[in-house]
Amino acid sequence: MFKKILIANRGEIALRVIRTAREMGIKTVAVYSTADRDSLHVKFADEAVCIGKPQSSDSYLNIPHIMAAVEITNADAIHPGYGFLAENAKFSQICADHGIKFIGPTAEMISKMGDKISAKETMIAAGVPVIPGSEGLLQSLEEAKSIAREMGYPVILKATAGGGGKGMRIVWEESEMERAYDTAKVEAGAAFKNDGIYMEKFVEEPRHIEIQVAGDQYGTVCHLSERDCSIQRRHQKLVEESPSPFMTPELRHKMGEAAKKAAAAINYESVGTIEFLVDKHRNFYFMEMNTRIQVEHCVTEEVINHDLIKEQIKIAMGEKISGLDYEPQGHAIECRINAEDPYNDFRPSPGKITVLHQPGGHGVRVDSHAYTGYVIPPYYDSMIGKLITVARTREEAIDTMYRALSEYVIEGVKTTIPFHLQLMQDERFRSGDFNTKFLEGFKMK
Ligand code: MV4
Repeated sequence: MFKKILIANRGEIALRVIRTAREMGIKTVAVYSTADRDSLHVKFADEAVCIGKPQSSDSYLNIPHIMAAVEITNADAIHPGYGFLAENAKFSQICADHGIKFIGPTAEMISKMGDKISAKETMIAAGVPVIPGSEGLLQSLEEAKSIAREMGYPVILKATAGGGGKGMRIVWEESEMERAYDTAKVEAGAAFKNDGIYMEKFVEEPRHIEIQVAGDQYGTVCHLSERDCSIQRRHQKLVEESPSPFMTPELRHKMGEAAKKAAAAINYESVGTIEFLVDKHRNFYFMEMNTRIQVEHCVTEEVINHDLIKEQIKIAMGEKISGLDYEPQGHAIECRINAEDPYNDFRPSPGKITVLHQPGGHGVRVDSHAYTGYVIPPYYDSMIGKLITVARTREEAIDTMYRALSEYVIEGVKTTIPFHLQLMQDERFRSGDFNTKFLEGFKMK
């Protein structure tokens, strides 16, 4: 049993972890940068330690500073949240070496999934469908051309150290290959200090559907059904929902079994997510595994009626999971409320929230660290909170979302609320007919 958890994060996810820890009778330690002195996670935790200057590298990414905070507060576990150090294998290893439980997977599990070619090889060996492409790293431009010719264009070049869309290049025909190959390699080397790239057949207009999984320390894995995250802009998710409007019982069963095979292949411990691309024929392919709790975990919580942070902490404490899979009950949607201007290319809009009124009522959940007078710092991501609605049907969840968005008042900064209001009224969105390209053709009125 943990006595005290240090949360190596900020914002809404730090608050989210503090809330569950309190319900479990576990003490919490917040860490904060000087830019976050007046943050809610600092106020709501049992203790708080300043770990440095605003820049993430001086605070939320600074492992020695965080380990010093662990030592002076006598915490016995660290929750990394998402982003920052959540998928840092070195950090997980350092925690283990110091006898501090990292509430997440081991360093080995993070590394195996962090390198995309290694992840893909593991999935092929486990019998999980992957997108056809090069076997491992591309060795030369000639090899790239010859594989693409055999497979047929279009193809996509990806960085093995990448993920989340960084450093990808789509190649439509052979004449573009040389440029794409060179820029992909240079970009990968600059961004990840690893210029290894690989190739896949480009799947056109896919849906992004991910399966939530959980695995315990004894080798039991289960799946907690899917989330549809196809509503994205420049690889930033804006809306997530469960179940997916594209899902069928057979597809859920097949994807759920594949996701469990994927997690079991690395003896996965903790909660995690298997991301799949799904084409229009409902063929699905493993894309990446996220070895962390994700921003959008709340929609799953609402349709399976479980606290995923509680499950994650219990797994880290060595509890067994039942091994039963979950079917979604009802429908949940999440809108990310960011301090961004949707009328201005979603430009960040940090600053002071001068007026705040958050919605409530039946079927409405707000996960946010914002309050009247809160100043959104410019140093971190621009998410102010998440608005989640749950209802018996998708249509009702959308109607509740529209109503809740209409109640939401945030003054002082621009937000994504007008975007979400328009989306909830969009006929194509309401009919469930969308894929990852949907927002490319979306214009604010
Ligand atoms: C793809 C793809 C099409 N074909 N791979 C984007 C994020 C990264 N995880 C991989 N991504 C993609 N990989 C093949 N072979 C299309 C995307 C993609 C995408 C995927 C999920 C959600 C939104 C996306 C937006 C553009 C491209």
